[in-house]
Amino acid sequence: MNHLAASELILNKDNSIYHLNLKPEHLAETVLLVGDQNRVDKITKYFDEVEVAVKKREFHTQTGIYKGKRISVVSTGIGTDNIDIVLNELDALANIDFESREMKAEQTSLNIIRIGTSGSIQKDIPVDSIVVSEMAVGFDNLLHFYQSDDVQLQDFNEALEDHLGTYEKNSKPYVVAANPSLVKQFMTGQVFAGFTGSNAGFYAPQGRVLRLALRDDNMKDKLASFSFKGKKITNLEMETSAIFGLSAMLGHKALSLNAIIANRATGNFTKDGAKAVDNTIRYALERLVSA
Ligand code: R1P
Repeated sequence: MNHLAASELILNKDNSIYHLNLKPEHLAETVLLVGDQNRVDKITKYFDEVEVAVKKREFHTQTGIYKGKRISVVSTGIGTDNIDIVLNELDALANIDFESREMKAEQTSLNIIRIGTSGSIQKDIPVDSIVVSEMAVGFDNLLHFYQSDDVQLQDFNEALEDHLGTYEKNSKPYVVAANPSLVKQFMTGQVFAGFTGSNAGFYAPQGRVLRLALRDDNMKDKLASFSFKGKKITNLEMETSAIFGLSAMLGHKALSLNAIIANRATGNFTKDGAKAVDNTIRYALERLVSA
């Protein structure tokens, strides 16, 4: 078996994993990911108990029990570059033996669910609604560093490249899917089914102009008008593509829920972002224990 060198699987002095600062026993098999580290408490305040609380940089973890289910809540910070760190380290905690530095004989499949915020690009998905992503498209390039062809939906990739044209100069979009059983568990009449675009930035990469001009003024409209096999891109944020792609490659089940706090088609922004996020948290927790 492959023995991982100290420079590759980096452990801290207490044998915790490098960035997350967690030890294997700290991690539950169900993991909720949030961008904002202050959102961790907003979830665990609903828990019956919290057994672990660890912080390092933007990575803040709490593990506890919600209605009998052990759950870890981990903040990722912003962006798919951070998701690369978080997903690889969560997987290492579950599936690599830190003593032998080898893959464990038996692999554990985690349930990984993002609870984020996002902007809708479709008029009919209003602020304060919840989008549950069935699919995601990454404009961030992360998956192209991995042998990831098998988890990409190649027909969607090609249809998107044809539709977007100039995007090819910035990045090569990759389309990936959520875990179907989690989609089924979390999809109800209270939420919108989503095809989420994850971008490599917040401003130009999502078609926002403050003082700098975009290379392609029509980018946001082009994303909104894409339609293939009955699927339209619903919303933009910065993490879901990498969560779906890396989870699928590593054998974990992933899903993403987003509180829609902006509507980029109408120009609306939520009047109460905290409430929109809390509604999404409460919805996610209720669905998690519904199975
Ligand atoms: C940008 O403001 C951040 O908010 C969204 C984006 O994906 C990005 O991370 O999600 P979170 O609220 O989960 O961080």
